[in-house]
Amino acid sequence: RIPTEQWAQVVEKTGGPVVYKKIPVQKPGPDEVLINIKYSGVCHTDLHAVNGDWPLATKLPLVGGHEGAGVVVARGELVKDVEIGDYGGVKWINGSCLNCSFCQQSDEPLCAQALLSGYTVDGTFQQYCIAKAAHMARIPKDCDLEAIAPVLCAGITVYKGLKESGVRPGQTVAIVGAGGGLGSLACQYAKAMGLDIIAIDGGAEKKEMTAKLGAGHYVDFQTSKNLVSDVKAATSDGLGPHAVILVAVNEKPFQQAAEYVRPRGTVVAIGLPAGAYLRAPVFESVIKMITIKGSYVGNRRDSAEAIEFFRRGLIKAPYKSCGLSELNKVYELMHEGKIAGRYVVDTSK
Ligand code: 8ID
Ligand code: ZN
Repeated sequence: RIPTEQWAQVVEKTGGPVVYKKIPVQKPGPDEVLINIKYSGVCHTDLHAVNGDWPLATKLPLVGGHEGAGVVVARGELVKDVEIGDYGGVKWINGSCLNCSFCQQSDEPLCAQALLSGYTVDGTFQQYCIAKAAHMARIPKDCDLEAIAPVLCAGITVYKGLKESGVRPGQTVAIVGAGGGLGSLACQYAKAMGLDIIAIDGGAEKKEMTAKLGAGHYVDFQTSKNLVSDVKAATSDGLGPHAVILVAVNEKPFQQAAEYVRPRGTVVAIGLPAGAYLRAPVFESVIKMITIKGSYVGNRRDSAEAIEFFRRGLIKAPYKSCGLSELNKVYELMHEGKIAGRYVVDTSK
């Protein structure tokens, strides 16, 4: 029943394009599962991988993708807690050693041996994908596989980032890049957490979308004459948001957030624009007692919690659908910043 060949999108050389072609189906190792990927979200990370613009090399040739939702079709002999037919998700952290000091303390993303789906191991832009069983996301049977796909990276990552910010119900969060993939999910998680949301992005389409997703305020970075004062003015007392979630793919906001975050507030860097630096004025950072930190995907528990928010119906983020064969088109739109929300590819087309 499992075919020997399958359709995949393959990065043959850094810089792209991706090539739609048939490749062999792999067999799972003893601690692995084989998942028939039905849908995969397309994350900006996948485009960074094609372009090779991060200081970390990808495998080549590479099958990208790390927001894959599907059905378990085979398992290795050591896998006891996953059944054939279960719904499974492939996330960015494909596997980790489970034994280093980070893994022992549930910081699996920090494991030096971590396998990265669609980067250091083949990912979800294929019909059959391997995952370490310990890290496979458990997807309940009542979840829609297409709608849940973006939760497997974007959702987990922003859910974790919001927790890392320490923001509490009733407080205000600024989401920078709110109209993109991570940003649209961040609006929904922030709304579910009872936060007041300032969405920051560009253009009318993203303004309208973020308002529907729960943002009470919108600051347009393309037209604002003074972004720092506009963001502060969006808070009731004019002192700025308690937390800033940076999910833009652009250096500028990483050098602005410290100026509008509230005293005692936290700036969380999540987006990974190539070659960029964080910057903050020392004087203001000190006398405002601000915190600036990074946040990187989530551990297995964060993943299960982010999925549970979705299962409970709290997360309804918009996505556009197309076939896996059309991935190059999605990358072009993403490069131009023209995607409001997420694209999800159907691996059968
Ligand atoms: O674990 C992590 N830290 C993690 C996990 C997943 C993804 C990090 N990422 C990284 C990706 O690699 C990428 O660098 O987060 C970044 C955002 O990924 P995405 O949400 O998949 O990208 P997108 O859909 O293209 O959205 C980016 C948004 O930023 C806006 C764009 O308009 C778009 O809506 N934006 C830009 I570009 N410049 C902006 C600016 N100056 C801006 N919004 C506000 N101000
Ligand atoms: Zn991602």
